[in-house]
Amino acid sequence: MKRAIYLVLVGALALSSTASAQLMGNGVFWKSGDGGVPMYSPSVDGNVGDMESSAYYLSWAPSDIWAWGDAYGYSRDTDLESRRIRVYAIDVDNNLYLADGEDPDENGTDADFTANYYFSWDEDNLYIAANNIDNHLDLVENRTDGVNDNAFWQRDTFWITMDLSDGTGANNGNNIVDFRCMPMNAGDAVSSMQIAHYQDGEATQVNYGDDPDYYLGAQLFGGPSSMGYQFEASVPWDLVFLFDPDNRSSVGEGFAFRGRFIIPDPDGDDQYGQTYFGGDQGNLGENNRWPRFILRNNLSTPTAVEGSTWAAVKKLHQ
Ligand SMILES: [Ca+2]
Ligand SMILES: [Ca+2]
Ligand SMILES: [Ca+2]
Ligand SMILES: [Ca+2]
Repeated sequence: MKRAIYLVLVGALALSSTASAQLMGNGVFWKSGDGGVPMYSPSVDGNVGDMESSAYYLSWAPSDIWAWGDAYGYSRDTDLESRRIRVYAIDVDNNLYLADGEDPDENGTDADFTANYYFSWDEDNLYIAANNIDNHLDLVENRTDGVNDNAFWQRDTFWITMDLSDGTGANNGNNIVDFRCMPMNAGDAVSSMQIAHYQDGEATQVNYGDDPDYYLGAQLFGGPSSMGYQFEASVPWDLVFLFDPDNRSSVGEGFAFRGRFIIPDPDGDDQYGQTYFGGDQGNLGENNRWPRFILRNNLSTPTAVEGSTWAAVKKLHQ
């Protein structure tokens, strides 16, 4: 009898852990739903549990990239053999770097880097959280030649490039916004948050510590975790739309934007190890191909990749 109860409990746990995922035709869980970002106001305090349970979940890891590459085919630049692992699985691109001192058996595996990102929104803010697996925390850049607050590629950084025009505008206009943050509290380093707004191809980048008022109340809490690092941030829509104020009023149910991600993971070296989601090194500027996110009043039902806009993206690149 005890054994029967135990099995029932295990079954319930397994169901709950995959409730937000849908099985793809190839047997791989597509964990990233349909891009529907739910309206939810978390407590922005560095404890990501509320975001994990209530926000949109975007996850990828090297094992996903291999699985997607096997299922959909690798892009023409794929190099499966080099020291610097480069697997172009159409819209995901792993360049996880084998750092000196890093266990070679871990490099390019899910222990090297697994992304677990969470997104929600309300009328004031876009909320972003992370609970990532990483085998080496990188918070300080190489300072042999002095401090370089702009050297985000030498640190563990979240980087989203947003296209507020939903793929209809220029790739270097005032619809394009880079937001970066590190797994730390906002005041811990000048570069804890970085934002760049574009206009006619020119970027205006501001580090948080150089001008906190510029951030209009943005919050960031984060630090190391047992498996890697985590953070929780609020990004005011007023900041996001700073160079595109006429469209600020678009924020609401149904507002769609594009977003692609480049996540540096140097693992103690100066090299630019990273993983991409929504673009690869060859198509970063093609904002009409970036993943689409849509603000929703409620958490949407996850959709298998074959039924999403991703399927069209994948066809384009094969
Ligand atoms: Ca929280
Ligand atoms: Ca690595
Ligand atoms: Ca790593
Ligand atoms: Ca790292």
